[in-house]
Amino acid sequence: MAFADGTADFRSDTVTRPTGEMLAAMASAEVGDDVYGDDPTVNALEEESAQVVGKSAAVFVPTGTMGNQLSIMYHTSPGEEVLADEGTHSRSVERGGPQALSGVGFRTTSGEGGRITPEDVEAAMEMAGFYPRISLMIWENTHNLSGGRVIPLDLMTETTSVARRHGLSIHVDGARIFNAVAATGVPAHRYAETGDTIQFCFSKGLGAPIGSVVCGDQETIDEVRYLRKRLGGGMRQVGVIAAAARIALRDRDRLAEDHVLAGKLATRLAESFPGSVEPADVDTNIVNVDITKVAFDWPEMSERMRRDRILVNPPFGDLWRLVTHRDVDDSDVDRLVEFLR
Ligand code: TLP
Repeated sequence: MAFADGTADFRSDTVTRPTGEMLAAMASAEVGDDVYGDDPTVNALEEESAQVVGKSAAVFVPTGTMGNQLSIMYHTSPGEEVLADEGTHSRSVERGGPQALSGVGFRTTSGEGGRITPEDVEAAMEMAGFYPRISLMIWENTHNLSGGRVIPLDLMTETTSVARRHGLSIHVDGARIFNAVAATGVPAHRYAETGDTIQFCFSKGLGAPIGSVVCGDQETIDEVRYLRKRLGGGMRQVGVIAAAARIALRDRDRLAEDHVLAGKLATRLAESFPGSVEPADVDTNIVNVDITKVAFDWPEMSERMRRDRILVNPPFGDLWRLVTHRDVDDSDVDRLVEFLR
């Protein structure tokens, strides 16, 4: 449902507001100082998160960015490189975190939908001994920039086994891993098996106001927890936010509704503006639109949309990203499409 003031917000699935149930759980959460390990609500959330992805331990962090950056810090040493898709969030959107915090560079791939193949890994490793050492490979599933595409489990398994043979560690940026689960029915732990660490976010489609978690084996997570304090991520009575995250995790199956809505949006746009969207490529809750097929003058349209209480992000080159989530519905999709028409 749209927000109470009637605004339909398609900018991201991060814009959702906490539900009444979340707010009630936050108000009554049992808390303690989490740096001492004393917060029972955080401890429960970490245990539940680790269990869902089949890892032995987890550590709660404020953002997906911190989860990714801590994982990169943990897996690499300065001067090394990370193998990842060129559009991967931790490389492109996290403000130079890998370079600044870990002193690492990137060796990039450019497969469709963020896919990395065994051949990509072999090609990257060919110059081992001459080029900087590659110590880490990052998966992003679902892959944000390509339009929320799911990376198939078989490919992840195959490529990961080649990467491991070359001695690489693997991190999964699973900010939206439960969207992949909802789209394919593959259990989260199968995707997580392809990584030594996985981070996922409670604050995207799952709808919590804040929070992510990094999961891995106990020794890894102990060290990530140590590094979290270094970055200022050691938080205190944060059971108040973990309480909302626990509800978000429990209700993760609802993500399928966002996918149905994104499918509807894609179909309507494809009908109204031929060639603007390929509905078959919409795997989850992100719809990438080719703005040239919708043909509008962006600054003017943006202003008129805002007046009509429709919020969207500006296009990125020719690409315009629309995202569905718990706080938009069928009537908001109708309103957006009618507005564009
Ligand atoms: N993505 C945000 C923006 O930063 C682009 C969004 O609106 O989609 N990994 C992936 C795959 C992400 O999409 C994001 C956020 C993050 C990590 C970082 O999470 P936060 O915002 O919690 O730091």
